[in-house]
Parts: sequence; C-alpha cells; structure tokens
Amino acid sequence: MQLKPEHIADYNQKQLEGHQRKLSYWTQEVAKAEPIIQKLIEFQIAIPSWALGTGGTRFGRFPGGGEPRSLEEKIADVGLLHALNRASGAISLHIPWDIPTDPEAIKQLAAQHGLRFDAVNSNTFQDQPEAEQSYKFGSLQHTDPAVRQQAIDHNIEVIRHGVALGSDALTVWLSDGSCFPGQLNFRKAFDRTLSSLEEIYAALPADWKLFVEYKAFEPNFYSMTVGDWGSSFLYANKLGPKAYTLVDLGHHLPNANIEQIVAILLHQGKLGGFHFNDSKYGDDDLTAGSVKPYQLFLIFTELVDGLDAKGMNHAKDLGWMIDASHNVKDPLEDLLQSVEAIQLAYAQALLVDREALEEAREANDAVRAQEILQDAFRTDVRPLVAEARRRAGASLNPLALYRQLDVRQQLIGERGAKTVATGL
Ligand code: AOS
Ligand code: ZN
Ligand code: ZN
Repeated sequence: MQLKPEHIADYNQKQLEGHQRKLSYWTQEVAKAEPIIQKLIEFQIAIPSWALGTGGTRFGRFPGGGEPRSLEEKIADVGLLHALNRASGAISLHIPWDIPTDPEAIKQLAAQHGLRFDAVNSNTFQDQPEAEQSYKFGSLQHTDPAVRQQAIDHNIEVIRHGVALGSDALTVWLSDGSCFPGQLNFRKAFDRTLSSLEEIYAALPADWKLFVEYKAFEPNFYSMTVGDWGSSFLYANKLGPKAYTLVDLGHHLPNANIEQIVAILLHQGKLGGFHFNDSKYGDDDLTAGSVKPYQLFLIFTELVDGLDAKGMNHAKDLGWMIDASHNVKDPLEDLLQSVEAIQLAYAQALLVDREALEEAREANDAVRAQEILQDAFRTDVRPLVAEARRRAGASLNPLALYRQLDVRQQLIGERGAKTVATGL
C-alpha cells in the first residue's frame, strides 16, 4: 500500500478552511507560534520495529491482520506512518527479530521512504534456537564467562548490523537480575555486568553512543542488575563519554518523579534518550500520553529547559524513540496517536513562559508556578501541530486519513488476515 501525495493534498484541501480558522488565533495573537511550528517540523520520533504488530502479554496474543511479515514490510509500515505525519522519519531495529540480510538493499528501501535507522537494540533476554549458551540466569552478569562472552559477541554483532545501516547508537536493555533473595551476589553481578559492558563499549565506532536502559522489575522480580537510573548512570559514567542513560517511561517504581530524573540526567550530560510509552501500573507499554499526559508535558518542560541551557539541538541531540505495543489497538493507529501525543507535549512545553516560571520559583511562589505550567498544559496546541504537519507535507489529521483510506483493510488484502509480525 503506497500513500500517494494526492491523498494528502485532497484531504488537506477539504480540511483547510477549518484548520486556518483555528490557526488564525495563533498566527495573529501568539508571537511564539512560528518558532514552535519550526521546531515541530524538525522533530522526528523513531518507531520501533517490534511495535508494528499487535503486542502480546504472557497470557496471549491476538494478531489483528495485515501485520508486516518481513523487515521490508516493517519499513513499508513506518514509511506509511511517516508519509501520514512526516514526524516518524526513523526506525529502531531489534536484532535478531529483524536481521537485515542485505543491508544495502534495506538502507535503500528505507531511504525511499525518507527513513533513517535510529538506535539498534540487542536481545540477550531470550534464548535463540541455535544458541549454545542459555540466558536463563542472566547474560552480561552471568556467573559463567562463556555465557557472558556469547552476550558480548551478540552485542558486537548488533553494532555491526547498525554500522551497515548507518545507525549510530546501540541500546542495551538487560533482563539480568534475580527472582529470589540470596540468588545473586549483587556486587559480583555489578562487576561482571560492568566488565561485559566495557567490552561492548570498546567495540563502538568513534561516533556511536551506547544507551544503557534501566528497568525496576520484570522479568526478574527481586532484583534487576540495571534497575534504576542511579545504576544506569553509574554504568554510563564508568564506561565513558559515549555511554548514556536511556529512560523508558514504564520502567520505574510507581509514582517515581520521572521529570526530575530527566532533569538531573540532562543536567549531568548523561541523558541519551527515551522510550516513550505510558502506563498505569508497570511496564504497560501503552500509547504515549494515554494515561498521564501531564507527566509527559512535565518531562518535556524539563527537556526544553535543559536542552536550551546546554545549547543542544532539540531534534538531534537525544534519541527519541517509542517503545509501546499492546493487544487491543491497530498498531499503526496506536503509533500515530503516540507520535501526536509526544508532539503535543513538546509544543505545550515550548509554550511555557520560562522567564516568569523562574521568577515565580525564585520568589517561592508555588501558586504562580503552577498557574504558569498549567496555563501551557491547558492550551489546545493541536492547530500548531497540524500546521507543522501541513507545511512538512503531511496530513492535517493522519489518523483520520488513515481511517478514511481504510489502510488496515488494504494491508490485510495485500498480506493476509493471519500474519504475525516478529516481536514481543
Ligand atoms: C523492555 O522492557 C524494554 O522496554 C526494551 O526496551 C524493549 O521493550 C525490548 O528490548 C524489546 O526489544
Ligand atoms: Zn524500552
Ligand atoms: Zn519495557
């Protein structure tokens, strides 16, 4: 299924009058509108290759039909998203679920869709059929050096795939830890993990980054060896300047103040990027902004502030990725919603009167500080995001156009009703 420029143009033409009416307030009254639109046009969010199929839980999986059967079809799906919103111009691959057997051809295909390759992800949380060693008791932390070596080699192999595709970062998420008190020597697990990570770090090309993702629980439920931002930060500091912490919004203990974590990591120059999603209880991997949109806005407020304080490029200096997948929605619709929620939070954060906020803070005026933040959060910035899309050649309303074109039905027609994408 190829989205034609006429589809976008026809749809936008029909919506244009209504859109311009809503936008006129912004263009006439808000001096900041234009720079916000420009920033939104540049901002791109990577789509994970494992989110293009219906996600599962350990209780079951209910594929929705028309799911991509190959890496080529996954790229086509991300291309479709990007054509609709012009904000999903990157794909984050997972090895070995998506091994590019012919990297040149894959790179060319991605380029045809205007996509680049974001961070590549390794997998040492599952045993592969031909693997000699098992990760049942961990990978980089394992007591047996042969298991650690297999996991190190795999990560180096993932870097090699990434280099061939033009990626420039490796995300390491470890399921390593323990399920029962007494099972693991924490200090030995830490040292072994660090020395394994050092070997991976040594294999990074000069311009690459290593993202160390942390997670408080699951699949190990007593201890996780990279369990919180503190341990990730420690590993990243010990590894060196190419290592950073990656924040997955679902990986904290309940009620953690993620915006504060983000502020400190960015301030210390160790924030590498994000896995955006939302949750009510745990690592629920729900659509970004679907449960706690205010939290997402507060995170972006810290990001805008911290990036500007360091003179960093909002669009390029961090890894912006989605990590969401679940059972009930069409995955492509879900991803369109996630990207939009991220853009809205970003636009609202750009709207915050930061000078006034700083004054209120210095004066210990908590009431005024809250008013300033909520003033931005309660502003409907949808016309700004739509305008950024229109100018970038995207649909004014990607989700509405996706439904109008009946994209899923077309994909089912092309690929069949019973396809299952590789992934979680
Ligand atoms: C797992 O909980 C982490 O969020 C990972 O980032 C990711 O979901 C996994 O590596 C899939 O590749
Ligand atoms: Zn993640
Ligand atoms: Zn996760």
